[in-house]
Amino acid sequence: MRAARFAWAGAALWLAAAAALASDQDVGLVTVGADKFLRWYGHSGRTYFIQVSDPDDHLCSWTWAPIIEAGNDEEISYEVDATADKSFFRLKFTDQPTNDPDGDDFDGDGLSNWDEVSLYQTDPLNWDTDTDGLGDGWEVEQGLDAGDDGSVNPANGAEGDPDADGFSNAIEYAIGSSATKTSAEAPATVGLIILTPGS
Ligand SMILES: [Ca+2]
Ligand SMILES: [Ca+2]
Ligand SMILES: [Ca+2]
Ligand SMILES: [Ca+2]
Repeated sequence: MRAARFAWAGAALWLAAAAALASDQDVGLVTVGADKFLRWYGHSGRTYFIQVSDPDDHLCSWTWAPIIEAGNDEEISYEVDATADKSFFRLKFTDQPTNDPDGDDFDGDGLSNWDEVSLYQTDPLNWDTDTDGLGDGWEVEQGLDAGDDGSVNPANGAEGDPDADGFSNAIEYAIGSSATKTSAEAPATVGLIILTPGS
Protein backbone atom coordinates (compact mmCIF):
# COMPACT_ATOMS: atom_id res chain seq x y z
CA MET A 1 0.00 0.00 0.00
CA ARG A 2 1.26 3.44 -0.88
CA ALA A 3 1.83 5.76 2.01
CA ALA A 4 -0.41 8.77 1.93
CA ARG A 5 -2.04 10.82 4.60
CA PHE A 6 -5.16 12.88 4.67
CA ALA A 7 -6.71 14.86 7.45
CA TRP A 8 -9.44 13.16 9.35
CA ALA A 9 -11.68 14.00 12.28
CA GLY A 10 -15.26 13.01 12.90
CA ALA A 11 -15.86 12.10 9.31
CA ALA A 12 -18.26 10.34 7.05
CA LEU A 13 -17.56 7.95 4.23
CA TRP A 14 -19.50 7.29 1.07
CA LEU A 15 -19.32 4.28 -1.12
CA ALA A 16 -19.80 4.36 -4.83
CA ALA A 17 -19.77 1.22 -6.87
CA ALA A 18 -19.00 0.91 -10.53
CA ALA A 19 -20.07 -2.67 -10.71
CA ALA A 20 -21.26 -3.85 -7.33
CA LEU A 21 -23.50 -2.86 -4.47
CA ALA A 22 -22.04 -0.35 -2.07
CA SER A 23 -23.57 -2.29 0.81
CA ASP A 24 -21.24 -5.10 -0.09
CA GLN A 25 -18.46 -3.15 1.57
CA ASP A 26 -17.91 -2.79 5.28
CA VAL A 27 -15.80 0.31 5.82
CA GLY A 28 -14.76 1.77 9.10
CA LEU A 29 -12.42 4.13 10.83
CA VAL A 30 -9.87 2.43 13.02
CA THR A 31 -7.68 4.17 15.59
CA VAL A 32 -4.35 2.64 16.50
CA GLY A 33 -2.55 4.80 19.02
CA ALA A 34 -2.33 8.26 17.52
CA ASP A 35 -2.88 6.94 14.01
CA LYS A 36 -6.16 6.58 12.18
CA PHE A 37 -6.98 4.34 9.28
CA LEU A 38 -9.78 3.71 6.87
CA ARG A 39 -10.22 -0.03 6.84
CA TRP A 40 -12.34 -2.19 4.62
CA TYR A 41 -12.54 -5.72 3.34
CA GLY A 42 -10.86 -6.01 -0.04
CA HIS A 43 -12.67 -8.53 -2.17
CA SER A 44 -10.55 -10.54 -4.55
CA GLY A 45 -10.90 -9.30 -8.10
CA ARG A 46 -12.00 -5.85 -7.03
CA THR A 47 -9.95 -2.67 -7.51
CA TYR A 48 -10.36 0.28 -5.13
CA PHE A 49 -9.87 4.03 -5.46
CA ILE A 50 -10.29 6.79 -2.85
CA GLN A 51 -11.50 10.34 -3.20
CA VAL A 52 -10.96 13.02 -0.54
CA SER A 53 -13.31 15.93 -0.03
CA ASP A 54 -11.79 19.36 -0.61
CA PRO A 55 -11.68 21.09 2.81
CA ASP A 56 -12.57 24.40 1.16
CA ASP A 57 -15.58 22.94 -0.62
CA HIS A 58 -16.69 19.90 1.32
CA LEU A 59 -18.84 17.35 -0.47
CA CYS A 60 -18.80 19.41 -3.67
CA SER A 61 -15.19 19.13 -4.76
CA TRP A 62 -13.20 15.91 -4.54
CA THR A 63 -9.56 15.02 -5.05
CA TRP A 64 -8.34 11.60 -6.15
CA ALA A 65 -5.94 10.16 -3.62
CA PRO A 66 -2.79 8.67 -5.15
CA ILE A 67 -3.76 5.15 -4.26
CA ILE A 68 -5.02 2.09 -6.13
CA GLU A 69 -5.64 -1.05 -4.11
CA ALA A 70 -6.33 -4.53 -5.43
CA GLY A 71 -8.52 -6.68 -3.20
CA ASN A 72 -7.13 -10.01 -2.07
CA ASP A 73 -9.85 -11.27 0.26
CA GLU A 74 -8.32 -9.54 3.24
CA GLU A 75 -8.59 -6.20 4.98
CA ILE A 76 -7.07 -3.10 3.44
CA SER A 77 -5.98 -0.15 5.57
CA TYR A 78 -5.38 3.38 4.42
CA GLU A 79 -3.81 5.79 6.85
CA VAL A 80 -5.30 9.20 7.43
CA ASP A 81 -4.48 11.73 10.10
CA ALA A 82 -6.31 14.32 12.10
CA THR A 83 -5.29 17.89 11.42
CA ALA A 84 -8.56 19.23 10.07
CA ASP A 85 -11.89 19.83 11.76
CA LYS A 86 -13.57 17.32 9.49
CA SER A 87 -12.86 15.23 6.44
CA PHE A 88 -14.88 13.09 4.08
CA PHE A 89 -13.84 10.21 1.88
CA ARG A 90 -15.37 8.18 -0.91
CA LEU A 91 -14.31 4.65 -1.69
CA LYS A 92 -14.92 3.66 -5.30
CA PHE A 93 -14.41 0.27 -6.78
CA THR A 94 -14.84 -1.81 -9.88
CA ASP A 95 -14.89 -5.51 -10.62
CA GLN A 96 -13.23 -5.17 -14.00
CA PRO A 97 -10.70 -7.98 -14.36
CA THR A 98 -7.09 -6.87 -14.32
CA ASN A 99 -3.58 -8.13 -13.80
CA ASP A 100 -2.21 -4.59 -13.64
CA PRO A 101 -4.48 -2.24 -11.64
CA ASP A 102 -2.05 0.67 -11.96
CA GLY A 103 -1.12 0.32 -15.60
CA ASP A 104 -4.51 -0.67 -16.99
CA ASP A 105 -6.91 1.84 -18.48
CA PHE A 106 -10.30 0.81 -17.09
CA ASP A 107 -12.29 3.49 -18.87
CA GLY A 108 -10.42 3.27 -22.17
CA ASP A 109 -9.63 6.99 -22.39
CA GLY A 110 -5.95 6.52 -23.16
CA LEU A 111 -4.76 7.35 -19.63
CA SER A 112 -3.66 4.64 -17.22
CA ASN A 113 -5.54 4.31 -13.95
CA TRP A 114 -2.46 5.44 -12.07
CA ASP A 115 -1.84 8.50 -14.22
CA GLU A 116 -5.48 9.54 -13.80
CA VAL A 117 -5.36 9.55 -9.99
CA SER A 118 -1.75 10.63 -9.50
CA LEU A 119 -1.12 13.11 -12.32
CA TYR A 120 -4.28 14.37 -13.93
CA GLN A 121 -7.02 14.21 -11.28
CA THR A 122 -9.36 12.60 -13.78
CA ASP A 123 -11.81 9.79 -13.06
CA PRO A 124 -10.24 6.40 -13.77
CA LEU A 125 -13.74 4.95 -14.16
CA ASN A 126 -15.11 7.60 -16.52
CA TRP A 127 -13.58 8.34 -19.93
CA ASP A 128 -14.99 11.90 -19.86
CA THR A 129 -14.60 13.28 -16.35
CA ASP A 130 -16.14 16.69 -17.03
CA THR A 131 -18.84 15.28 -19.37
CA ASP A 132 -18.16 17.76 -22.16
CA GLY A 133 -17.92 15.01 -24.77
CA LEU A 134 -14.13 15.31 -25.08
CA GLY A 135 -12.26 12.27 -23.79
CA ASP A 136 -9.89 12.66 -20.85
CA GLY A 137 -6.88 11.38 -22.76
CA TRP A 138 -7.48 13.73 -25.68
CA GLU A 139 -7.96 16.73 -23.39
CA VAL A 140 -4.72 15.97 -21.58
CA GLU A 141 -2.91 15.48 -24.89
CA GLN A 142 -4.21 18.80 -26.15
CA GLY A 143 -3.42 20.67 -22.95
CA LEU A 144 -7.10 21.26 -22.17
CA ASP A 145 -8.56 20.96 -18.68
CA ALA A 146 -10.27 17.58 -18.43
CA GLY A 147 -12.02 18.80 -15.29
CA ASP A 148 -13.57 21.88 -16.89
CA ASP A 149 -16.46 21.49 -19.31
CA GLY A 150 -16.02 25.06 -20.44
CA SER A 151 -17.97 26.65 -17.61
CA VAL A 152 -14.77 28.01 -16.04
CA ASN A 153 -12.85 28.68 -19.24
CA PRO A 154 -14.77 28.20 -22.49
CA ALA A 155 -11.57 27.08 -24.21
CA ASN A 156 -11.74 23.80 -22.25
CA GLY A 157 -15.20 22.75 -23.42
CA ALA A 158 -16.78 21.28 -26.53
CA GLU A 159 -17.45 24.69 -28.07
CA GLY A 160 -14.02 26.08 -27.24
CA ASP A 161 -11.63 27.01 -30.01
CA PRO A 162 -8.32 27.78 -28.30
CA ASP A 163 -6.34 27.82 -31.56
CA ALA A 164 -8.92 30.11 -33.17
CA ASP A 165 -8.98 28.15 -36.39
CA GLY A 166 -12.74 28.27 -36.58
CA PHE A 167 -13.21 24.64 -35.55
CA SER A 168 -14.57 23.83 -32.14
CA ASN A 169 -12.89 21.32 -29.85
CA ALA A 170 -15.80 18.96 -30.50
CA ILE A 171 -15.08 19.00 -34.22
CA GLU A 172 -11.33 18.69 -33.73
CA TYR A 173 -11.90 15.79 -31.35
CA ALA A 174 -14.24 14.08 -33.79
CA ILE A 175 -11.82 14.30 -36.70
CA GLY A 176 -8.66 13.81 -34.67
CA SER A 177 -6.99 17.14 -35.32
CA SER A 178 -5.21 19.42 -32.88
CA ALA A 179 -7.25 21.78 -30.71
CA THR A 180 -4.27 23.98 -30.00
CA LYS A 181 -2.36 24.17 -33.28
CA THR A 182 -3.56 25.71 -36.50
CA SER A 183 -1.34 23.37 -38.44
CA ALA A 184 -1.76 21.18 -41.45
CA GLU A 185 -3.41 18.74 -39.08
CA ALA A 186 -6.40 21.02 -38.90
CA PRO A 187 -9.02 20.64 -41.59
CA ALA A 188 -8.89 23.21 -44.37
CA THR A 189 -12.58 23.01 -45.06
CA VAL A 190 -15.67 21.25 -43.86
CA GLY A 191 -17.83 20.19 -46.75
CA LEU A 192 -21.54 19.65 -46.84
CA ILE A 193 -22.87 17.41 -49.56
CA ILE A 194 -26.56 17.61 -50.27
CA LEU A 195 -27.97 14.60 -52.02
CA THR A 196 -30.98 15.18 -54.22
CA PRO A 197 -33.08 12.55 -55.88
CA GLY A 198 -32.20 11.99 -59.51
CA SER A 199 -34.56 13.31 -62.11
CA1 LIG B 1 -8.23 5.79 -18.03
CA1 LIG C 1 -10.90 8.97 -17.24
CA1 LIG D 1 -13.94 15.92 -21.14
CA1 LIG E 1 -12.78 19.84 -20.81
